[in-house]
Amino acid sequence: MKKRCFIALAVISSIQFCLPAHAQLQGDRIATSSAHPVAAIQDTETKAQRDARMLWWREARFGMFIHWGLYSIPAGTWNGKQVPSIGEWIMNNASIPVADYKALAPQFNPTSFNAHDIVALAKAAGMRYIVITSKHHDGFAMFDSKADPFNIVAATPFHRDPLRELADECRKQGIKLGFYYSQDQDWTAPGGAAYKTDHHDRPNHHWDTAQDGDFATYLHTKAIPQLKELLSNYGEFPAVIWFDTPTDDMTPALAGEIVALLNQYPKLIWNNRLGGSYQGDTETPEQFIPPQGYPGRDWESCMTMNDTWGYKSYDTNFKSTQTLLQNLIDIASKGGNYLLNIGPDSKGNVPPAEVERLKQVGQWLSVNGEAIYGTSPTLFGDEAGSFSATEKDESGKPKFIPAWDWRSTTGAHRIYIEVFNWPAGSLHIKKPARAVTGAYLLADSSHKAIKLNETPDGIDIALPSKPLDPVATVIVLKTK
Ligand code: JFZ
Repeated sequence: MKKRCFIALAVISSIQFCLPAHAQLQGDRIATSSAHPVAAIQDTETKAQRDARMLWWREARFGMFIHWGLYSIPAGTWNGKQVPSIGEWIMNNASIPVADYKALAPQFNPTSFNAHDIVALAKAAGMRYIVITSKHHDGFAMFDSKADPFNIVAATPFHRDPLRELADECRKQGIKLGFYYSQDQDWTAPGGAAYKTDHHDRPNHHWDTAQDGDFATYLHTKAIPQLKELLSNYGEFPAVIWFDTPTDDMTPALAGEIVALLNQYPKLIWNNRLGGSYQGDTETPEQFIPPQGYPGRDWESCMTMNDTWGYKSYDTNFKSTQTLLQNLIDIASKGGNYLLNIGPDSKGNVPPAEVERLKQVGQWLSVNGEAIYGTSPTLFGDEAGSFSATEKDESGKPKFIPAWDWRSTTGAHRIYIEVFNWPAGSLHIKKPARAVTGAYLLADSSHKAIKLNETPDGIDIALPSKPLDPVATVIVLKTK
């Protein structure tokens, strides 16, 4: 059995290896379907179908991640001690007994939560979609669930369904809504997996006998019924299901049961964290930007603004607006999306430092969004940096040393150059792959022409002495 799998995998990977970049690219994944007990939509659809399904997501470029749940009450502190690491993992990191953690539910009454304001904030930030934790690893459902009583409507004095309120607002305000769902880890349901990161990365190391149980039973009695609720109770949403942290418990056969359900929603986009060898639609680099993207795959870098996803009262290590904006532009130039997190507190308020930064990013996008939304990756490439000849990264490969002078994105008849490090006099670029017919600065509403001088190896773009934006000024090259 093992040997057969190995051979099958070897054949699949050699087939993939031999495919032209393009076939790998747009996921002509028929080669992988034989390994799946249930073929997923990605296994069977054509490239044209995939392109149509992914269209809104590819154009969107910028989304809001929301990590919100019971963990916002302890907010990083348990029994008077600050618990290190990410806030939504506090139950695991402090080995909190199931009964003690469940006792948080009657205290959860986030009366300041306002779906209109959160969706309006996402829009003001220039975000085109939201992905919110419908159930994180703690097992608490942030929605009205008949399948399991440990949820925000049945177990808290709040009695409201924030997912429904967000779905209504997203519909009204015209952005997409997706649901994060922890399908594998569930620390309060018997049989749910637990990943103890402080014990040699051992999976399924439980700390309370109340967690004992059978994983398949958990999946059949809680996770799959809740996924059905999420998929059928919110109208046109979810547009995305964001799975997370699969363990070996999620066998191909069990994952296949989930896939059979997902297949009933042909517009749905889901990520690569289901498990059971399913690749899903999107790569999900977490807290980093891949140096060269993932050629041939759709991808989305998810990142925090400080050092936690779920709210921690004392984490004030916020990235600057400059860093967030440079990340967005860097990601767009490599063909990816940026899923940037907010962590509302236990009353439902978004931390002011997060609101402030999102509005600043949105201000830039309101002027320069043309250079981001719906664009293609750079036609250059070297500007992002280079691999070191001497330094190695953790995996022993040459270390990527990013450069932060400028990035580039591509439109139908435009090449955009987002300049971070404003040069004196002019910017020199290599000859682009297209004929350039003129140039202007995107933030200059008059589109006054700027001078271009051809040189033997490229173009000198004459620039005013000062940038039009302190972080990124966009040069537009008009092209054939
Ligand atoms: C996961 C979650 O555990 C985390 O709470 C958050 O939701 C984030 C977006 O996704 O983060 C991970 C996933 C995998 C590892 C660590 C954190 N890992 O493999 O070490």
